[in-house]
Amino acid sequence: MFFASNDVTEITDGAVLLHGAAQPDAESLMSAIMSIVNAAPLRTVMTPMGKPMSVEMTNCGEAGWVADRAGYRYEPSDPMSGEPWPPMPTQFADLAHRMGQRAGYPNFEPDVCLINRYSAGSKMGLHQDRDEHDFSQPIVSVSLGLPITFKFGGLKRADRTRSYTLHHGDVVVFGGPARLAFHGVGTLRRGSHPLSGEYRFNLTFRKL
Ligand code: MD3
Ligand code: FE
Repeated sequence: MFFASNDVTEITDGAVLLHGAAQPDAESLMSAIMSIVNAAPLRTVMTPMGKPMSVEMTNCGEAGWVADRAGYRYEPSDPMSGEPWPPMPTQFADLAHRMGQRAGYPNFEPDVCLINRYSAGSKMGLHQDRDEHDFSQPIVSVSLGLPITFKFGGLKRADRTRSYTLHHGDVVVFGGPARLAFHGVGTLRRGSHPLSGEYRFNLTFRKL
């Protein structure tokens, strides 16, 4: 299936896929990611079960999502350094705001950007994002680099899922009745992308 860069796919009520919407920003997003990673390195996080996640993570903004034996939560400082997370670049906040607008959320001002890095073999099992307080605000997701299969389900874990390929520059906005839907991604296949090398990056912009 081919999509032009202004095409929109409605995944479900409240969830829209904006094909290629971040492509014009991709190079500057990647260089901003490199600066953030320099200050707050990507790291493997342990689930509360004591198993390492295959996706490496870091954050920018007024807090960051962390996982350890105590559970999942947002922390104002990077536990690796004790320092505040790097500030959210203006460019990140602007993009998230514009994408919120395009999807019907004119007031979206993210507090946090979680940065996920997938390498060959990384995956993310079906889960809900419910560590935030304000479920009236959407989550904006930006995909960069290698493509991956995204799985989108319903409000119950057992609900059937539908699959979508997320390509470089794709943006998905999840709000309203989709905000608490189960979702995950399949295993990243090895490959090479001119901007991101052997990786896929995903930015998720969140309001706490
Ligand atoms: C649907 N990330 O970081 S992005 C996550 O590709 C996460 O890295 C995946 O799930 C990734 O939590 C999927 C798409 C996404 C992000 C947040 C959502 C879908 C969502 C929140 C609610 C519903
Ligand atoms: Fe998620």
